[in-house]
Amino acid sequence: MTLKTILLKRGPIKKIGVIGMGYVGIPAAALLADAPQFDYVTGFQRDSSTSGYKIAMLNRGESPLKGEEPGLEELLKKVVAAKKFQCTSDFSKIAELDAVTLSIQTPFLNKEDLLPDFSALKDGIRHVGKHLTPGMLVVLESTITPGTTGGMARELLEQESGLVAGNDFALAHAPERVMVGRLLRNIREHDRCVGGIDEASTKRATELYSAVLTTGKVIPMTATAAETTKTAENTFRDLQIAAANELALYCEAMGINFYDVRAGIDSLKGEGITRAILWPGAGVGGHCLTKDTYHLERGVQVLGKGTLDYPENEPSIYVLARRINDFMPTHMFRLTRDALKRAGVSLKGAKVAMLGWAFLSNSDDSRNTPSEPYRDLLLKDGARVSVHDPYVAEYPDVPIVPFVEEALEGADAIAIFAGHHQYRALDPKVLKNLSGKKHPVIVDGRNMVDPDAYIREGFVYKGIGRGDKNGHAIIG
Ligand code: SAJ
Repeated sequence: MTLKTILLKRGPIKKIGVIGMGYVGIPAAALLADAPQFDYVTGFQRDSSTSGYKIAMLNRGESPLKGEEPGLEELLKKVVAAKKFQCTSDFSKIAELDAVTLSIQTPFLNKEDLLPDFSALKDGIRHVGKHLTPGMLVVLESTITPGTTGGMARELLEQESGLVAGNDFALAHAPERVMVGRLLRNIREHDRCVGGIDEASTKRATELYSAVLTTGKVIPMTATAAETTKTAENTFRDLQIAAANELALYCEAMGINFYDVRAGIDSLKGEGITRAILWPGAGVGGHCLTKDTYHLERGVQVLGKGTLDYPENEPSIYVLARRINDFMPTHMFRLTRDALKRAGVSLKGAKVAMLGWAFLSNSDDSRNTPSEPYRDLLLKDGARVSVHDPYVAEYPDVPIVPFVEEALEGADAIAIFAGHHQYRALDPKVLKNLSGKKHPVIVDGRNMVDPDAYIREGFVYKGIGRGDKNGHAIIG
């Protein structure tokens, strides 16, 4: 019997499982549960010491995600009250389901050797394999190396279940495209690439995602094309950011204002011309842009099997872009050091107030935050560092102060690392008083402040891309 026939006999998808209750899995589960055509959704979460607490919270209809997530808490309360969603660590419940999605982190073990760490993902896949039944649909939502769905995932599922993908069960990749702060909207409104290992799998996965899409539409393709689309779209974004960062460094060296240049370049519009210049800054963090380039690089290495035609001895521009973006926290460190020197203060013993620990503005997400390497460089040179972030309450081995005044008190330098809206309202007079220094330093890594307002107050100002200001005369 073909998979198509098995799926027809099984009927429409009614009972769904979502493995991985994080930034991707939680909003996805809530939206699927809220879709009238589905009976219920079960969220699966390991009852571990670090994340087991989420199970009880979710079953109370509470979101464990701390940042601002419009509509998520209300939706969770609604689907829990309607008994359409529950969370459990009992993976045996997978056996009763029609479809299971996996949204599990896929970090990199070693970027040099392009070795991804699929250990958590494999655990999740094994759980599914153990309880897989004929006609079930399995979808990988995590960002993965091209070739993983039809390779490692398929093999593991077949090993564990004794069933055959494409014959007995459907298998697809439908990469997530969410950003913290707008999780629900992104799932509903972004088009969804859906790549099955075969047509029947693509069709079955389309049935699942069509139910939650509002303005977004399904874009069917092969599993490998979907894997490459996802890794490439993040790689391209990272490349665009690196291009902006490099131009900003050039503008600093040439003594001009990057933002004038950007406005100039951006003015070339019309006739299908777009010059999408992104924003330079203190660095690129998060769980996505910092690793997806390496998934793509590994994909071409494994699937390309040496057939890639590329200029001799030239590095991948994607990996070079990663290195430029990884350099920005070091640049912030050098700007801080040089500005303190202008103020006659050595780094050793100086107090530096860091504003922003999260990698993204107005969020609590501090995965791979560029703030960390900057802080490490300061500590290595004997500076004292005080970190403030209105959204991030705690971070391993990094004390975070709840009130900004505490960080600013007696600071020789202030470095803005995240574009949280609270920091846009900072008043240079207040900061000057709190620091109590004659020439405190301000280093703007997110174009948040007006340089002249600070320079007038006697600050030593430095800003990413502000070559027009970074050498200003010190007032007072
Ligand atoms: N950043 C800049 N300059 C910019 C844009 C961003 O320095 O112009 C920095 C941010 O400060 C941050 C990092 O880059 O540290 C990443 O920011 P982001 O806005 O890309 O946020 P992510 O990583 O959460 O979201 C990306 C998005 N990918 C694309 O737009 C192609 C999102 O759509 C994906 O869903 C997400 O990765 C993911 O989960 O893959």
